[in-house]
Amino acid sequence: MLTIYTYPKGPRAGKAAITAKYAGVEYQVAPWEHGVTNQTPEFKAKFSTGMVPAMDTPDGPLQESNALARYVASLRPALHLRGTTIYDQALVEQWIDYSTSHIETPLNQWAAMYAGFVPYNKNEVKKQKEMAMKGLKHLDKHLETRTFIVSERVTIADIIAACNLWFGFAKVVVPAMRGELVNVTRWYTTMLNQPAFIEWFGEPVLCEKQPQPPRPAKQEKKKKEGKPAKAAEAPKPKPAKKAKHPLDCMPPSTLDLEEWKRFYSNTDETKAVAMPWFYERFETAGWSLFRCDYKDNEDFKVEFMAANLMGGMIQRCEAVRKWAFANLVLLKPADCPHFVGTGVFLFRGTDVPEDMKNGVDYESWDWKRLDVADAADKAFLEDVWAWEGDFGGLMPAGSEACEGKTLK
Ligand SMILES: N[C@@H](CCC(=O)N[C@@H](CS)C(=O)NCC(=O)O)C(=O)O
Repeated sequence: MLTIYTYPKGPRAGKAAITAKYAGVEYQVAPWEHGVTNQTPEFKAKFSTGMVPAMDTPDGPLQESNALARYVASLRPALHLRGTTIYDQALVEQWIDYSTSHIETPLNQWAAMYAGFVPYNKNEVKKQKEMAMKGLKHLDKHLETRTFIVSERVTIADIIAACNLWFGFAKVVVPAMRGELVNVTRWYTTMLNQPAFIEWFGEPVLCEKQPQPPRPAKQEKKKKEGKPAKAAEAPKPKPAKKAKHPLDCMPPSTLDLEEWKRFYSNTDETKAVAMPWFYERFETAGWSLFRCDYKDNEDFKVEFMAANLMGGMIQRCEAVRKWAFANLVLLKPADCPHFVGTGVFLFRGTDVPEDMKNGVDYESWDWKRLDVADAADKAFLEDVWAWEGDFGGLMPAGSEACEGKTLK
């Protein structure tokens, strides 16, 4: 049995633990008190750097997170988690090195300054951020035409790189930056939603708003003897409280969006089970439904490019995610030379939110209000959210969408 030494959910330890899940290798996590356990003479005798993660293996002690993941993957060679061909194996190593040196290192430095792990320094933030974004953009370009980093299946290049991104994407990579990293974000959220990742990290966490530098600890001012006391300064006016978003001021509704998102995600039977649940709670004073149709479908000639564009739109919906749920589907009608993109959004409020209207994608789609009391509208809504049906006559009955993207 492998024993991993780490603090809970350590992203670096995740490299070995998640690889173990993929490989079907058993492991346990040792009880841990960071800064104490790793300073004991017994620990240091085995693991000379005194750092975590570290791992006990039947072959001996092992350190360095990437080495731990490589070791675990090698225990099940038939699964090819380190790559199939010699060339693929080299590419796996190439991306492990790249994502560790050019992404993890600057990204963690940058995030650590906001987490208060290292002293905050404005110039240093700028420098590390620039380096991290450069590395991330390079990976983004690579992922433009790929689902996973090296081959059509997950390798430890994906597992390690995703763990390398974890701290930064939770702490400092805000939605606007993710908008510049559409392919990385798509791949990263795919990885984070895999059961092995959820088991280690829990539900995916993405940084939603600009973090603030930690406040410097208040220093006791030394009183100088003999100096007259300074006249009391007038109290500074308190900064105005940030106004609440209008959609957060709406009266409570029978439909709870987060509950719906969970129910939808955990229910395989969308039409038979999820939709009746939804209709029971949906009410038009608090919510609205809009169909959207892509305006330039003639550009949708290549499936993955169309799917990327739709995935990008979902990513860029970060600003409204708190008040919206949606599915976009890509269809391929038989007599049509291109794909067709359509979708249905649920919005808090009675209209498309301003944040959505101000977004870059809004103008690329035609928007039409849907009425659940209308049988055709209702059927369209159900087909789009189930990714299956005749989609308002665009497809023969019972057709499946080529691709579906969910905003949740
Ligand atoms: N390159 C090492 C870095 C390990 C590392 O920096 N570990 C940190 C925690 S994530 C640590 O144990 N630092 C020592 C300490 O904080 O006592 C790896 O990938 O495993």
